Amino acid sequence: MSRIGAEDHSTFSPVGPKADFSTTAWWLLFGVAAFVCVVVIALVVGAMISRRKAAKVREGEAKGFVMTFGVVIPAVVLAATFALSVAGIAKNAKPSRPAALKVQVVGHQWWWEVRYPDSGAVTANEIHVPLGTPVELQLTSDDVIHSFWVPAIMPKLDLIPGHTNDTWMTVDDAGTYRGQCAEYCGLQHAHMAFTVVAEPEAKFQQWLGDQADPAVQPTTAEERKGYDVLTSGSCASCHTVRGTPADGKVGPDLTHLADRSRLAAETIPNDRGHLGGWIANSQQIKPGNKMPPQPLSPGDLTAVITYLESLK
Ligand code: HEC
Ligand SMILES: [Cu+2]
Repeated sequence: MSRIGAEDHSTFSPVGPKADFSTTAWWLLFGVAAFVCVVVIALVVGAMISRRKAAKVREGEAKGFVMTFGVVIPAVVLAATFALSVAGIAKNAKPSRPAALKVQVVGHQWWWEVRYPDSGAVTANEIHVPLGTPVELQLTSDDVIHSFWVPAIMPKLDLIPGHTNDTWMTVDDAGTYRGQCAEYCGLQHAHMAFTVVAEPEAKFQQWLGDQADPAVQPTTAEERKGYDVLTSGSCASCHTVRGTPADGKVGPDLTHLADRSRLAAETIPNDRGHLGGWIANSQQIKPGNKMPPQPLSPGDLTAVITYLESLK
């Protein structure tokens, strides 16, 4: 998968109805503000040029001018833009048709747990959705307040511990769109990104089916060794690999790790080198994150990498 371009992380390239509204509202507010700014500057310049004439203006005239341009017109402009915002919020409160799919997103310091409760699929930092279909989102947090923001798709919404925020998204153009935590949540807040992958229904269903399956069995001796390291070592106390005894709940579900394109909330690519570096000492890559360095022997480390790379 290619790296994501700026247009896939921008409010100015909307790919869904919610971001469409944000973009339209932004341009409208910008236009109104720019127009007002130009008018005010023109008045100031005008006043400077005809300074002497202004001194002769009678008191009543000045009052009328101030009332019109200082009170009435600003009130009308502000009321109109406020009404537009409220209308947009109301229009986007619900999708145009009922959502066909439910996705639960749980914020963690500093990664995103993604669950598809109807199929049992669980993944991290990568949300796949079918194209053009409203998706129900249930957002909550496991620790502090985070904020879910995908500029090209939808505005921000907080993930709050002990509370679920219901919302929805529809993506109309196929592609990969970057999202980011938008509420400061601690040391690695900046490395708490994710992607939304919008794909045609058939491709999505295939992906969802694959993610819902338990992990593949190790086939080679090296994979079996890696399986043993993962299930009997410390990894299992923090990570789940469905279909194995590893059922830790602290870190991301690793059942289909090899399907993800990046690791650690979009911080590093998912390849052999980065994977090894991450497991040996993730603190060097993402200082302060909740996975301590793992002092494995070189043989155990390569075996666990090989096993994780087989988890398609
Ligand atoms: C104390 C808990 C803990 C232990 C023990 C632990 N991890 Fe982690 N692991 C985490 C957390 C938390 C993250 C998420 C870090 C982040 O992105 O901020 C993580 C992330 C990962 C990731 C990246 C997953 C992704 O999708 O981005 C891999 C791979 C991984 N761990 C493998 C391992 C292996 C292999 C072991 C054992 C050798 C291990 N971990 C031991 C907590 C742990
Ligand atoms: Cu954050």
